Amino acid sequence: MKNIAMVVDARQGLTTSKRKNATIIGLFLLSVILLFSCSKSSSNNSNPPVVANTVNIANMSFGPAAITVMAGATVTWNNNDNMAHTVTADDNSFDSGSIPMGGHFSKTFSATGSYSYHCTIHPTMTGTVTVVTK
Ligand SMILES: [Cu+2]
Repeated sequence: MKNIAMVVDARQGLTTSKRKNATIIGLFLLSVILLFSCSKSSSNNSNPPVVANTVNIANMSFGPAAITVMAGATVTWNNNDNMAHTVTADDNSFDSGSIPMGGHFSKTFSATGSYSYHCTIHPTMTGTVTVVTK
């Protein structure tokens, strides 16, 4: 009689631990789902390729200094400074020449990659255009 009771106890213990495991698995799945939905929404918020394709030149700096655009986008630099500047690729693949006060320069980027540029008049002025497909 005592032995049977022990077996029943053991079975109940087994059932309880199985239920515990199921609860743990359930919580785990729930957190995975929550994590997935969170990361999905946060990537939606941070992922859109930067829409801005205009760089403001002011106070001897490019703003923003680093921009990301979709392949095929045209980037326009507006010289709102009180002196002339250039937008010159570090590898000389493009060069605006001198952009006067109030002037602008546009370039279309069709190939993906990272394009570093500077101002030949003021070499401390640097910027980067990153071109992506998505
Ligand atoms: Cu300059």
